[in-house]
Amino acid sequence: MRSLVVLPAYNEAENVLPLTKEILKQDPTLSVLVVDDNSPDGTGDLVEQQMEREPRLALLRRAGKLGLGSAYLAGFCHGLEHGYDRILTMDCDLSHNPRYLPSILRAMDDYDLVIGSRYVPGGGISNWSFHRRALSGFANFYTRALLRLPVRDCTSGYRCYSREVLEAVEPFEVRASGYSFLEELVYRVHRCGFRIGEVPIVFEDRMAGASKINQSEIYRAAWHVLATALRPPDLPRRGPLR
Ligand SMILES: Nc1nc2c(ncn2[C@@H]2O[C@H](COP(=O)(O)OP(=O)(O)O)[C@@H](O)[C@H]2O)c(=O)[nH]1
Ligand SMILES: [Mg+2]
Repeated sequence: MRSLVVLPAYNEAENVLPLTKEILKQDPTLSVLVVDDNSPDGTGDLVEQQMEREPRLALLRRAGKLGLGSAYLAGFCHGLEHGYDRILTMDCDLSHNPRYLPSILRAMDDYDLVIGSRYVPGGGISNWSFHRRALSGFANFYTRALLRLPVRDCTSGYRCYSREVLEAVEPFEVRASGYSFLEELVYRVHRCGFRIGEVPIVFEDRMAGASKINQSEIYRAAWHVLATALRPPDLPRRGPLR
């Protein structure tokens, strides 16, 4: 079993190498792909230098800031083309602690998609402001209710997909290109009848760099979830909805 961790990164120079090092320490079957959108702070250059010393590290450089959803897609493509069995995604800001990777990988024995979840017993958020907590709580409530998803944390970007899931759910058909890409994708996985599991994580707010989420992204995400509920994707189902 070979697994690829995809790290979308935009201006994460302070975080990218410490995070990569911690990830690779967790398991010898893990590799990392950084998808950098030509970050002005030199994130891509740091990765390129480190690649000379670390064969399990790769970089995909894109011309400019093309959005989080499309960064995930580029990572999925790379992972599938290079024959990985599992593709994971994590934020590149040290919010997603790599110490949860072993339990996430273990849970893949029973599930097709495993989510590192803040909203199951044992999970949580360590140092977010009231505003961010409220936003995340509401986004999850809204998404679960509108899309009728049996998932506690629909917006977590800490995930592990089996190769089979990514091949079946046609992620390139996802209409959202920004943050709501995650909600739309988990919805497609559920609609296809795959098993979705959640492993508790404690989310830690970034210490360095800045969040890229902004007001217009939030409105766009809310609109996309509503549009998805009104026009569900037509997908091949593997079995009854669980
Ligand atoms: N490649 C790429 N990465 C992005 C883009 N937007 C956000 N990211 C990365 O996506 C991850 C999550 O973004 P972040 O700003 O931390 O969002 P937050 O955790 O919701 O505040 C981080 O690793 C960002 O660097 C983008 O347009 N392109
Ligand atoms: Mg973040």
